[in-house]
Amino acid sequence: MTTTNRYAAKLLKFLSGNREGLAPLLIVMHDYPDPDAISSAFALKYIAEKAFGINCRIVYGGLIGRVENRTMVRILKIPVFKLHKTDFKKYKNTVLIDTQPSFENNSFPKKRKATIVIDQHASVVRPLCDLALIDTKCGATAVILADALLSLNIDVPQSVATALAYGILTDTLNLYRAERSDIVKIYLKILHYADLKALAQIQNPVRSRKFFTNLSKGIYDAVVKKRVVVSRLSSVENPDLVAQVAEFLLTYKNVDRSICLGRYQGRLYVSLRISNTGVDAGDILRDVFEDKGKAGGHDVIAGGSMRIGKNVSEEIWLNHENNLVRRFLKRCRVPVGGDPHYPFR
Ligand SMILES: [Mn+2]
Repeated sequence: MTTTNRYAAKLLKFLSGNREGLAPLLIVMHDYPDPDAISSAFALKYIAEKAFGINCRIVYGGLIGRVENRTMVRILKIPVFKLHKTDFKKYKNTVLIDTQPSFENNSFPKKRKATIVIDQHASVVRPLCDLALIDTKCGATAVILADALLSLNIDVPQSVATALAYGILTDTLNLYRAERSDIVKIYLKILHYADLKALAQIQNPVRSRKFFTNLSKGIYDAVVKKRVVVSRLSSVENPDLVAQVAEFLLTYKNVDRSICLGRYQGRLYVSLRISNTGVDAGDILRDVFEDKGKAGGHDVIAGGSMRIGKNVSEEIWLNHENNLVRRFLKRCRVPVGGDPHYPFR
């Protein structure tokens, strides 16, 4: 039995042993859920309902930002809902998926005990729950759910399989981060049931004009110092764009660190992406934030946000942005002063 099978088997055993007590089940994703979280939640809902008769509702606290993710939810008809403030009162049983109770990226009440936690990220503190399934080597949480689904003797719906395939692809960077052979095996098995046309549509979505004006501003104003690129987007229509631009600019041949800043609903969002340079992006961003907001991440990816205020002047925004960029450059040992170099003007 492979490692993933053990996590999948534990999940199925728990669901089957608690069918009456678990219904209805609230599945909680991140506030800005990514394809791994969305597909894992979708598969868990299907498994719980179809195999064990446990009704589920999938919720998230923030917003589904990336157009790929919105396209995925729309064309695969994934029933996800914005968290309602009474949900945590209404639902006794909760699953946190691709996140954990102590993490800052979800709206789960901090002192509450969850029923199940299924995740791939290393725990900071031991999750408070009845069943913790944390596999830090599985590449994507969707791998655990795909494994559970494939090991049951039930239909594998095309929509669920397509979602899981996309979730695995995005979180493993097209399987580049699939460290175990069983991850690729599970991916290929689930891909067999997927709708490849729908998958291509999700990967190449139709984008709004606002996306391109935001993107062009990010590129035009990007500054390069040594091997660091800094870009600022001002106001964005969703915070995921900040991560997307940071990722995109990291592909510029002269850099190995990319940081992007954007403003959304009174908060300053920051994303950091680095090529493998032996430093930890999460450590860097946490240092840069000091205690001014919340930031987290791991080896090559980090993100965070801090509250600035809803009706503050441009000057205050700029002050916060400048301070943050200065702390970041210092932390990377890049000289702060001097004339800025705009490579894309
Ligand atoms: Mn994940």
